[in-house]
Formats: sequence, C-alpha cells, structure tokens
Amino acid sequence: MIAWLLLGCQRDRDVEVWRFAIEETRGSVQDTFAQRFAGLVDERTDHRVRVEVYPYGTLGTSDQTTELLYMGSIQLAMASPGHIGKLIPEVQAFLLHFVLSDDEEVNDLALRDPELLALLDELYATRNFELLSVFSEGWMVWTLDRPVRRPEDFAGLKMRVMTSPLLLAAYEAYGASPTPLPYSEVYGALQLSMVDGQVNPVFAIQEMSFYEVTDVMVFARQAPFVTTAIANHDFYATLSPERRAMLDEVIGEVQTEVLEAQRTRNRDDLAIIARKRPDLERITLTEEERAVFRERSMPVRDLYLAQAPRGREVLDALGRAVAKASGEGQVP
Ligand code: 6CS
Repeated sequence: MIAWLLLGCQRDRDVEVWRFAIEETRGSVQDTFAQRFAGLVDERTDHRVRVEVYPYGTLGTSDQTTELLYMGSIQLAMASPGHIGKLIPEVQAFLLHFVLSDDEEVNDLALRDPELLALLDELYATRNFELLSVFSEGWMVWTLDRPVRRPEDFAGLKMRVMTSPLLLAAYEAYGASPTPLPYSEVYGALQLSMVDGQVNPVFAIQEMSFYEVTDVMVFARQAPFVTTAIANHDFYATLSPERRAMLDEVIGEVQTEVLEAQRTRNRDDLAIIARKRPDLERITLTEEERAVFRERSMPVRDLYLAQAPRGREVLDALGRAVAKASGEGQVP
C-alpha cells in the first residue's frame, strides 16, 4: 500500500485522483464535509478529478495521515488541533477553554475571520501545509464515570485527551490525570477503566459508542471541537489557477453547509443516546459553575504562550474575531 501511496496524486488517463484522509468514520461530520467536497469537485471538473475519501483507520491515526500529507502521498486531510497542535503549537489556541464565545453562531463567524485565517495560513505554511478551512464540529462534551460540577470533582479522574501537549495542562488545571490516546483506543480504554472519562462532540459520542461505557454527560460549553481541513502545500501551489479557484470555491460552500449539518447531527445523536441509554445522567453547568471552571482554566493560557512562539498573535486575533463576530450577529 505504501508504494501505491508514494505515487502521490495519481493520474488515470484523464482522471486525476485526490486522496482525502479524514479523522473520523463514515457518516461522521468530517465525512459529510469530505463527501460533499468530492461530489462538488466531480461535478465542477466534469468528472476529471476524483476525490477518494479515506475514513479514520484506513490510513492510520491522525498523526500518520498528517505525515502522509506532509510527504505528498495524499493531497488533502482533516487535521484537528487536538493532534496537529504537536506540529503547530499556536493552533492549540482552539484547545483552550472559555476562549471562544458560548454562542455557536458567533464562533462559526469568528472562525472565518480573515485576519485570523491569514495568520493561521502562515503558520500552516511553515509545515508545508495549505490551510483550506477552519470549522466547528459542535461543543465538546465530557463523558465521565461520575458527576462533575466543580473542578474538584475532576480530582484524580483519568481523562482521555487527544495528543497535543496543551490538553494535558488543560485537564491538570482541574485536578484530573489526563492520558493522551489516539481516537481508535478510546472505547477500549473506557471499557477497561484505563480511563474514567473523555471529551468529544455528541455525534462522536454516539458514532463511537462512547455512551455505552459512560455514566454521565456534562455540558460545560468550555470549547467547541474545532478542526482544520488542509492540503499538501506543493500540491495546492502547483494546481492550475482555475483548479485552485474551483477548489477554494467548493471549500467555501462545503464549509457553510457542514455547520448546519453538524448542528442537526449533534441534536439527533443526543436523542439517539437518550433513547439507548435513558439511565445516562446529563448535567448542564450553570453560568456560576462555568465561571469557576473558567477561572481555573486561566493559567493554561500562560502555558500556551510558553509553548507557542506566535501564540500571543493568535490569541489576540482570536479575541478580536470573537468580539467582531459578537457585534455582527448571525452567520451569513
Ligand atoms: O477525539 C479524537 O481524537 C477525535 N475526535 C473527533 C470528533 N474527531 C477527530 C479526532 O481525532
């Protein structure tokens, strides 16, 4: 398979193949994005470009697909800050708690802010990646083996986190013992009580069956799950101007559609979980309870700034984007 992948962007007579690795399974939010992208590219190139979507696991973990993208063996990938933050520490700003708004529509708008995106573009380019899109897949929700309403309730709790280093600090700040694991190992770790909890959007809790091996879901609106769609920089740079314009246009359309799709998906999946596990306790933190977590999370920002050389610029740009989006209101 590796030799085949090394052929890179394959040309089969007149058909060019673009390989797109996602970090989630078929039917997921990322798959919705990638499949819609594939459909529109097929249509707009008159079937001359075929986008092949590789769901999570088929080409390895997130770290492995990022590596394949870097080498140019695949052309496109989803790269969530929770994993790619190891390579681009500044992108870990999206892992910080209570930095974005508690209003989803404000966040959706802020994540499209041109100033913020220009800065992120530069940072991704240092790793030979072209940033195509930044979008939210929905609120991160804690699934735990016990109720949590205060940071003290996290004491000693073994929390699975994605592999970016800042996530360790984020949960240590609450007194938890975080353990980084790839996505594929989370269910087994919960089942065997190697970890006591994890954090992901509702759709992921449903499709990965985490709800089967948890007792409590806690809605704190501490952060949305932000992801990035990226391309190999050389692949993108050598596209003809027409193809690049087509790709950019399609990404813009798909990004708008996926926001609606993720909201519907997260809402419907919560209903599925409620049906399958009526005994599962659901806790929504009050504003007062959220304020305590917010306060406790503040020192993590200093750690972020220490880990990310251009972190201050990103954090400031993010702050301005959220302020602007709050003033402007609805997503277009
Ligand atoms: O928790 C994770 O590792 C993964 N969660 C989601 C919703 N998408 C990709 C990511 O790798």
